[in-house]
Amino acid sequence: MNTCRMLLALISVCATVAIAAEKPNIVVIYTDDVGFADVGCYGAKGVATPNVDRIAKEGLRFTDAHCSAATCTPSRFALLTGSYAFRQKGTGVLSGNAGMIIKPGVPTLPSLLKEAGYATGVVGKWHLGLGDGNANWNEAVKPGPNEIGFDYHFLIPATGDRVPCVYLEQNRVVDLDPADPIETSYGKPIGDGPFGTDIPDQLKQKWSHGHNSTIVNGISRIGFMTGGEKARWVDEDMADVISHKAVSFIEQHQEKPFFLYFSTHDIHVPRVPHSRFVGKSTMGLRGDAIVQMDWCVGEVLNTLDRLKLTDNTLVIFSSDNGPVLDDGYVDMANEKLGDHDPAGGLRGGKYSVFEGGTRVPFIVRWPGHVDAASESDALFGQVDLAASLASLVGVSRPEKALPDSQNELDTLLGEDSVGRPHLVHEAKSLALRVGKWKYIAPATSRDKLGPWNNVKVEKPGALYDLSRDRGELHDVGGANADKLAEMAKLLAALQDQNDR
Ligand code: NG6
Ligand code: CA
Repeated sequence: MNTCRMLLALISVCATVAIAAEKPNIVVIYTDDVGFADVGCYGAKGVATPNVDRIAKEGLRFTDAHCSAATCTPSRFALLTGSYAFRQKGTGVLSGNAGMIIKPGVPTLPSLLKEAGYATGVVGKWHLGLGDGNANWNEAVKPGPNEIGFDYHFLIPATGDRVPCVYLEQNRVVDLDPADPIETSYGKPIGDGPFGTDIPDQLKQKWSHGHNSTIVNGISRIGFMTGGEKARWVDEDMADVISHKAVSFIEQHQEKPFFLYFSTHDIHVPRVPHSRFVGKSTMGLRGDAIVQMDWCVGEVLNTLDRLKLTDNTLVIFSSDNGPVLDDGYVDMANEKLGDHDPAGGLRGGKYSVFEGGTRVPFIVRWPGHVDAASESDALFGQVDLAASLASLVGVSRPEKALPDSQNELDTLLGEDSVGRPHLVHEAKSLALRVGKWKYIAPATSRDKLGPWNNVKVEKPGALYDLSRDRGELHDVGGANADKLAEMAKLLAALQDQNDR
């Protein structure tokens, strides 16, 4: 090799090393139904969350960051695909036997990170459908996470309150006995019962609405399921099981950059924490589930410390929708709430088009790159994570990929304090944020935290000035008709075309 060639080879090695140094591990801890003020660093009362608070102490806490929707499936769809869910039919809350709604081959957050050389894994709640819509749980269930960019998955297939109540690892039901095959139904009852409707008073946790079909682990669920007795999960052990899998994934991939999407079951219903967490808050089971969720976060943080990966790992903590109290089981969430305010003064919560539906805790830690104990009131949407993280790791996105995802890396790292120019919120209807303004399209939406009120927003919609009225109590659309019309027009335009 002549000198010039050697020099070129050396430069190329150095360049590779430099790029690799820009590729931190990425861990997204995605909690379920955790409201804006359900954790200590956002003002929780009656429950301590030292591990979540540690992320804030060592990182950047957002006060105006949003999931894309007020329920799980559309928020997760937007997070992974960088597309608002309203663009695709069938992206509402899915049943446990729905087919996968992210089309294999579509570029996604995990597929782009994989392209950049990351080991990619998802552990925990999925709820984006699995298989072709006719899943046979006794065989390999495909397509699934592997077809959209995840190398590894260990899943709660839908939700804790929906059948099938089994874990799925690399397409297969864990601990399935072939002699006891699984069947599920979301229509006609299958199995001999008794069902939740038959023995409501003999259940471990009684249902309040829905959730009255097949009984698993003493708790009746949404949907019917037969078989798979040995494979059925034990709710009390779920946090331990999935945290262990998340920790193992980190351990196994510590040598190369990894992306872990760790999606907790907590604090979704049924709230049945392990006995070591029961009574550890003043709020009953909902608060105890928050303590358990915080423990899961601690397992991840402690593993990063132990493996000396903390400095080279970008950790993001957030939630898939706003808070809910009675979501279908009698767990005394309302009765034991005390002075804890799950949405922290925001109006509405889960299922609601008001701010409480989508404004959620969002914290970013990356030592040396994100200032410790910092705060941002920039408008940020989880839909932007895909483009922002793709940009961080230096992978270019294909032409039409991630249609609504904007590169907000500067905002994510605390360098831009303004954030997105506008952001759509999805509940049953849509709303739009532009700076301090919030426009809500005419429709009926849920208000309160369960039990709910229905609020009808009449034509031409409602307008709130969040700088004066954070709780969305005073519709100022009448006095600001031009602003309202402008925002209605922008929302209609965004519905028609991609947001980039
Ligand atoms: C609702 C369920 C609720 C919860 C929700 C999905 C009833 C009466 N209610 O239909 O309990 O499962 O769906 O929650 O069945 S989410 O966080 O996954 O979006
Ligand atoms: Ca949820």
